[in-house]
Amino acid sequence: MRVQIVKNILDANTKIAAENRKLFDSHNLTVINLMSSPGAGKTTLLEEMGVTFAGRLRIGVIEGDIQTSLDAERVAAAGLAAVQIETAGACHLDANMVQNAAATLDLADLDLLVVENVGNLVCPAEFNIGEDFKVMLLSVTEGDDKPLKYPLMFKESKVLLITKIDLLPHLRCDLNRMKQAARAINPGLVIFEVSAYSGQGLADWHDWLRAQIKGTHDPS
Ligand SMILES: Nc1nc2c(ncn2[C@@H]2O[C@H](COP(=O)(O)OP(=O)(O)OP(=O)(O)O)[C@@H](O)[C@H]2O)c(=O)[nH]1
Ligand SMILES: [Mg+2]
Repeated sequence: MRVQIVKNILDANTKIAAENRKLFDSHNLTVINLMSSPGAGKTTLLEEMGVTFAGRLRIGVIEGDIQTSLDAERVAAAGLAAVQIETAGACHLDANMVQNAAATLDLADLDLLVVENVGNLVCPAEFNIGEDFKVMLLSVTEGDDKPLKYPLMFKESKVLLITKIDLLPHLRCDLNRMKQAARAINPGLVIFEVSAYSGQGLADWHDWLRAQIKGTHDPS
């Protein structure tokens, strides 16, 4: 019985995700599902993208948190169009929540929509929200064994951003072991090593991202 209920939830989600996909395509909009454990640096990364792409890419953000609108306030302060979803306990965003939030944004006025999922290394990877691709963050403070212990998100993601590399001198984190474990799960994973604090690696990530944007008013 439980299996049947779970299957029905996922079927309903798949249907709404397809509707979202159609809506995003109608605006030629590139959509990213951004996922990680709590505190890996998702919102900080978005703040940096706001600075780098100011005047070049029109970026909208849907923020998912269990409680508060703190992250939406942060990215709005960084110049991005933002809307907050408070899930009131749910550990992930689903396609229905994203559909409702997207309806409050002027999608015709955006080149890129980033959905910052609820901080959680497990549940968000199970739900398609109509995105073009999933991007995950893993900070070096979390440990190099995490791909092996929480494989689904690594399997589902197109990109892995290894964050907070400025902290490496203080940690016993083996970057090669982390990357090998991630690639054993997903050989095609695109990996960037970044620090929002020092700025290291951000240009490579931004250049790669810029090349994925389907439609833009930016001639550069
Ligand atoms: N040392 C270091 N700290 C960072 C870096 N990026 C973010 N942080 C810090 O990590 C903490 C969490 O960052 P957030 O950007 O809020 O993380 P988040 O993934 O959005 O968190 P949730 O939305 O709560 O899941 C903050 O104190 C940031 O200043 C980095 O590159 N280096
Ligand atoms: Mg955040």
